[in-house]
Amino acid sequence: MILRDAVRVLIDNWDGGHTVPSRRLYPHQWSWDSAFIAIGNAHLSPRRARTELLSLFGAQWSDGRVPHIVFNPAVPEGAYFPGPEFWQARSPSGAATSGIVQPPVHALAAWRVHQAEPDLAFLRRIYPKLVAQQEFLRTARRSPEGLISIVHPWESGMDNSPAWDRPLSAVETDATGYRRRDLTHVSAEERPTDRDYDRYTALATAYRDSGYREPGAFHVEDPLFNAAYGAAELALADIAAACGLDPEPHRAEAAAITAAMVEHLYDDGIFQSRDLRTGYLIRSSSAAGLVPLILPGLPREIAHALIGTGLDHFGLKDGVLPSFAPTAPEFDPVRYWRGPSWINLTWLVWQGLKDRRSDLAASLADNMINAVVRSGFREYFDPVTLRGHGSRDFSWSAALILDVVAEHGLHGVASPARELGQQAGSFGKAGDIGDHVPA
Ligand code: 2M8
Repeated sequence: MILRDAVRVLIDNWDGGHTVPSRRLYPHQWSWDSAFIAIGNAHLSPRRARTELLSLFGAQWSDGRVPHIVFNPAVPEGAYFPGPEFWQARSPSGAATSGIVQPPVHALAAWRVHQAEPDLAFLRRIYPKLVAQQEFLRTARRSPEGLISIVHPWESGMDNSPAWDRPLSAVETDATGYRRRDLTHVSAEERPTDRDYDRYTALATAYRDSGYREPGAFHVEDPLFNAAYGAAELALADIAAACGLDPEPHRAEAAAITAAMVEHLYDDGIFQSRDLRTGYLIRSSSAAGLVPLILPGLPREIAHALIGTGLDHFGLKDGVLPSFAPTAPEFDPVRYWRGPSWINLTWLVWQGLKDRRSDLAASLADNMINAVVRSGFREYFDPVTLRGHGSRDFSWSAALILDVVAEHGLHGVASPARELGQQAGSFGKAGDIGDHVPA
């Protein structure tokens, strides 16, 4: 049943060349959503997964950046704020896009899609685009400490994290006449406040007005983003080797970013963000601080300490990873990114636990499945009650659950990826899953 529902969500949210995160709340293509969606679709239709990634990279800018939103011209401007009229940006392909980025989890996705169905032509096509994406971050966003910075909370993917409260408080706003659209679809207590939106809008306006070049009042190094960047280099090493190219520079870059993160962002059992405006760590209890577990080169004692923090403060053994530690005063179980559990964040930490603590990885997998069995493919979940919040029929929740089931099985029954694909294929309308419009 959950497999059938997951496939239905992915089919319903498919727009011919990409998958929308959610039909009403997010009606365009989002960058890191597409990567997670491709990881799930790799089990159903590797062809569709390849198209998802290639359509996103079709809107890559000439400086290598992959915009966080690619707008669908068929969707009215008023359906989402901020829309194309706000961003005023176009890719060389002519697509209207935003001008900021999101965590680079795409190389990881491309490699997994290739593993599901080897396709060297796809790998050779996407490899230079993935390299250019990293190159943009290395050139435009590298700090003197060798870390990658972000210039907007939206770039972190964990937009409303309490970790951003302090840096955001320095952002001056003169509330402009914009109209939020998110509150039409989701109740206000599950979304950021108007004050947060004023600041998001002010920051995005300033970055846009600098020609998408100059960091403004918000400029931070985030552990999730840097860990994704390092994991991307490791995936690029695999891709390069498969294409007959030299993987070593990618391995060296992954080692360098891991070392820089340990030196500058690690603090007492968790990785923290660092505010480049003040030079200080932003000490918080964000689950972003556990995501560096996806880096296999993390020193053993640090991985061990992160797991200890996960057990003591994030209930790692008993539930789905909360986005912010329930033991912290800012924790809110229902408000977007301030405490609820998200499947993508849990999936990332699950990846990092598989080779280190298979027992904890197994309980996280079971609990991700329990959450969607209890509440459906919601955008986020109360970590304690597993009640669903945010939008319904949310694509990455469906996609990543397919990946979890493919690897972990369902309710104790093994479900190898291949069988899942066949099973899921039989749920779809004939021809619908495999067919696509080439990018
Ligand atoms: C959320 O972010 C967008 C802005 O990018 C929004 O709230 O309108 C975040 O959860 C982000 O991580 C995600 O990629 C996006 C689409 O699912 O929604």
